[in-house]
Amino acid sequence: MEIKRYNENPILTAADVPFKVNSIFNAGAIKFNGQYLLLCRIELPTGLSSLILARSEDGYHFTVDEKPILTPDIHGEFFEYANWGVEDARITEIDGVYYITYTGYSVNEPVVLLARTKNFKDFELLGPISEPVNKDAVIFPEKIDGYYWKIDRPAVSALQGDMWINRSPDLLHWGMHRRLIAARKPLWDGHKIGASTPPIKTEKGWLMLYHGVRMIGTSMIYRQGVLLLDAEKPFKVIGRSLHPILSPEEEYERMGDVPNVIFSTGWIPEPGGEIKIYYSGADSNVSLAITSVDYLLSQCNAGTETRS
Ligand code: BMA
Repeated sequence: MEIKRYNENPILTAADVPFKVNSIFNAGAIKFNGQYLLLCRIELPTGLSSLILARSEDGYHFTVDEKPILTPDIHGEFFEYANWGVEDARITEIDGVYYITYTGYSVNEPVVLLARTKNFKDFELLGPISEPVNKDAVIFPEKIDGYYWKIDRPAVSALQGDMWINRSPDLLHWGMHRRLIAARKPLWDGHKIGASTPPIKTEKGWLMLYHGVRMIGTSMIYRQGVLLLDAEKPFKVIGRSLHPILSPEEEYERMGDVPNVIFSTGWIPEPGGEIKIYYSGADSNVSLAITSVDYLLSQCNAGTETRS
């Protein structure tokens, strides 16, 4: 199996939300109690974003909740880091607890916020786990070498957007920051990159998706790539895709609020090696592509060369 778009894409649009929104997109994904859950970003008519759950029995047909579950105004002492909206959730399960990394947007620019839940009803908001400017954070699903690990994307300067990896004894205090991979100028992922999906464990190492951005004139094209990291030392890169595995081609990926964007924040591995990739086209919908772990591993065919 290579990679295939679901023929009924997009699976969610603004019309599926039971109240007025500008758009629904960038969904974290997890299986919980046998159900497929998507924690989607909705952009409200004000222009600010919140996070809402959509639920499905089969992974293809989703029903969006009546109201958002993570909004800026529930952030209490952390409100000043979220009052321009909360965006782009990624979900990782560790020992029956679901950790959600998401972007808090404010006058402070983006920071990574952390929340946790056991039931997707009650959320404990743990606040910022980065300084600004940082986003695109994913947490590994188990401890490695006695630590929790996270990948994120500090914006070192306006000209540089690379993926970094760091570790923590408790998921709150993070250190040992190292650059994991750099944007690969002049390729498709040459302008900036960021983690897309939380890593999953395979027999070859940690497998994850990342997004790569290329500037063309004044516009940007977002594509998806794959990365394979060492099982014991996740800061060591084993392979990276030379070509993107998903590029904007369909109308629902090319046309929308931000044209020419494929942006994934969640995937669900199935028994037997299939994997469902939830992604958004043009910042305007939730769509689905189906592939296999084997295919993604086969794409980690390039070395780790970075900018010259
Ligand atoms: C990124 C984030 C995402 C968005 C993407 C494409 O920087 O802001 O939320 O989907 O750009 O516009």
